[in-house]
Amino acid sequence: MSLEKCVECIRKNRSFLITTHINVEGDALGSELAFAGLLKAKGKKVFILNQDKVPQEYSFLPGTKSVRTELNNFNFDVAAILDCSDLNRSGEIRKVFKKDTFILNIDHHISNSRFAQINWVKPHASSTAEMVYELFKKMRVPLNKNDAMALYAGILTDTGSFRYSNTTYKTHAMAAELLKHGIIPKEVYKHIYQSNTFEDMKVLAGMLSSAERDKRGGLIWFTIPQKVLRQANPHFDFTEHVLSFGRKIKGAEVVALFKENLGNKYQIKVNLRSQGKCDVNKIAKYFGGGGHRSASACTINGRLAVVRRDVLSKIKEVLY
Ligand SMILES: [Mn+2]
Repeated sequence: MSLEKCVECIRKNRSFLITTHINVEGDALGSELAFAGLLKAKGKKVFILNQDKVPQEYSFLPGTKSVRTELNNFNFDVAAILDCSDLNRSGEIRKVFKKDTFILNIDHHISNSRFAQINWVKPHASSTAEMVYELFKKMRVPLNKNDAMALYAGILTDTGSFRYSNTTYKTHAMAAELLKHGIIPKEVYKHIYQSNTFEDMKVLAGMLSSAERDKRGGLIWFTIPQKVLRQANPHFDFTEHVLSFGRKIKGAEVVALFKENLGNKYQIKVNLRSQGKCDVNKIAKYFGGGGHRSASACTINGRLAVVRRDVLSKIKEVLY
């Protein structure tokens, strides 16, 4: 139903502003770039505007040079927001919108707040890239290599390289078709996951050594205080690395990462990952955040040790 509305919205309008969530990553960026490709193929005017710059590991993606962080007098009919569960998650970009701005919301987060005039939300999709791919099919727009590369980066990152539970036959069928367009998995993987600097890896090693676990072994957590964060390269997203390290541990059901905010020590960002048993979206929601069943986050005001104690006890309550 909403897919049809989405198609209709594209057909009826001429110019589109495309944006996504803050801390832009593979699915956000890949979806934006591929969606822009689809719109251009349909003769539309397109402008990609994000709060954050393109992270270095994604700069190999064709079209990233056209991604802007400032709106240069671009008038648009529709603001398309991709992979973004809430308008607040678009960061500074939401200030560009007026009361009458027509918004198209394309997303796969179960916690999506349906903030737009058209909400195409598919919690079962592995990634927003998978949804954009569906749009290509629906609108019979042929994929070119650049679109395929962007979509591949999107599904690769959001499925944890095809290993999370959101990976289905559909994901692989889509990947198979993308490879027909000349995508070389090894090359994409190397750009995204094997291009870290030695210095970043040293700081990461320090973060990993903060690992702790509960007596039953199902819960693993990491703590990153301000002083460690200050040594870290602000352009390097270590969060995923830390969380996936935790998930490698036998018996780990839930992995949590507690991080003091650089600007405010008493604001704690909590990232949660689950292997499936425990719905971490529920836990994040309880503390005012959200996300997916197996990946979620929230920000809690308070002292690090207190916030950590509260969240850990909530997790244990749900997990055991
Ligand atoms: Mn996503």
